[in-house]
Amino acid sequence: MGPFSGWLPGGTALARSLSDAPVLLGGPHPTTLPEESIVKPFVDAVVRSEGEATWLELLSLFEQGRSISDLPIPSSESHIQNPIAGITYQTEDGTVASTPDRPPIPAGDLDAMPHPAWHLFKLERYTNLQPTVDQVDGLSLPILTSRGCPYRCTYCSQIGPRRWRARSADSVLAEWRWLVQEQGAAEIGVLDDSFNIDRKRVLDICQRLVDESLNHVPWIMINGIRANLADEEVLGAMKRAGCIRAAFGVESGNQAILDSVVDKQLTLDQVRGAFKAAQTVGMETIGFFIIGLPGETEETMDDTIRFACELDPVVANFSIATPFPGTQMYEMVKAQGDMLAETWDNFVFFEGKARFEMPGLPAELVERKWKEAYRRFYLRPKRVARTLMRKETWLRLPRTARMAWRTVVE
Ligand code: B12
Repeated sequence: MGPFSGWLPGGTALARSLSDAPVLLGGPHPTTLPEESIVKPFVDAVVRSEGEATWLELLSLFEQGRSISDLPIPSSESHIQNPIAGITYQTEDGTVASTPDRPPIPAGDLDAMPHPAWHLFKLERYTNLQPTVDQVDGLSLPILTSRGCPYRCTYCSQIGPRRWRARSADSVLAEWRWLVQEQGAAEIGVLDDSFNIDRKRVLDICQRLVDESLNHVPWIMINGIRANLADEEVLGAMKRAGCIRAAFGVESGNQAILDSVVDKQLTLDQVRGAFKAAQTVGMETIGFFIIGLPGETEETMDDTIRFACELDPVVANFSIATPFPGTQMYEMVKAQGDMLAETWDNFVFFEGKARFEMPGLPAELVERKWKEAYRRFYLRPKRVARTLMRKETWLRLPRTARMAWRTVVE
């Protein structure tokens, strides 16, 4: 069992026990670690990178009454070519084989993709994208208007090409209209890695949301948008189109760390400019920050905490640096430090534990600064006063108290 397969045996054994259907995995983790994700005997195949076209081919294989293990073992010498690109699977004799990568879906073909089959989901369970700050009654649904990102941040796990591929404004509007008018969305979350790469496209989408009166349904950016490409005009257009909150990946308050460790291609002044522009147009903000990046010291982590307080977003999210396999940061840590996260389980959300140590960066320091970041950001008198005045604070008190207890005290 590979070191990053912690949650897989239990989950896949359960899937296998529920029916005779093939067990297939996909997504960022299996794409990065395909062979380790073939947990024998539970997992039949991993679909690497984008799943749509591969999935269709697999379904047609099953419809012919064939199974994955019937597929010929791909070999450069063999004249029989495996017809299904982009999979890693168990062959009949139990060995693990991989077919060649499948090329990414061309940008021009993204528009032809059908809308997600939301009718197959128990949609009533999908409410409130950001429950600690909003009180949304009704359905929250996501939309993906573009794929990928042209930037190369070292912590980012990308399963596609380092290229940005966008849907047209027409296609985005068609799905948005359908989400609001036919699916009854009360809130929409934009999932894009980088929504605002093409300024004209953003302005176009926003104008059309206004023109079609779709702007009464609030939407938020779940992932960060690029601060260097967010000015008053763009944020103002988003606000008029119904966007209530924009997230920004700030990562660090120390320019040297941002440049040499994260390769963020962003200056602290650009970040300040974006937050100021957001404030001017009345858009709420989320700031994503990372504590314990390779090469950090207590001082650089203090810079990040101070910068978060200076920017003062509605939500500040501090993550402990996590070097996911396949990222440049993973290679940095492997070369210069010790990985502490032994199983994939140790990478989970908000766990509060350092994932690695480096000379000068002990786990104890990172864990202490991470707690301190939350304490210093959320317990500022100005912040406490503002929080107390929000209605949602009182509605959500039991949940918030539980979270605070876990973060600050435990
Ligand atoms: C939305 C989101 C969240 C939301 C999740 C909300 C929800 N309930 O869905 C929130 C904010 C909670 C979140 C949290 C976290 N996230 Co997140 N998140 C995303 C984000 C922005 C979008 C995911 C998405 O829906 N994409 C759209 C779909 C269409 O793409 P997709 O999932 O990749 O699926 C395609 C293929 O992968 C494949 N596929 C996927 N599944 C399957 C299954 C099968 C059977 C098949 C055949 C194919 C297949 O086909 C799909 C179509 O092509 C991605 C980045 C991104 N743009 O993908 C990060 C991302 C998934 N998150 C990431 C991370 C690191 C986290 C956190 C650990 C952050 C943190 N430090 O706390 C937590 C973990 C939470 C948890 N407990 O699991 C990483 C994962 C890295 C990795 N190697 O696993 C990503 C990739 C960001 C990044 N670039 O680094 N996240």
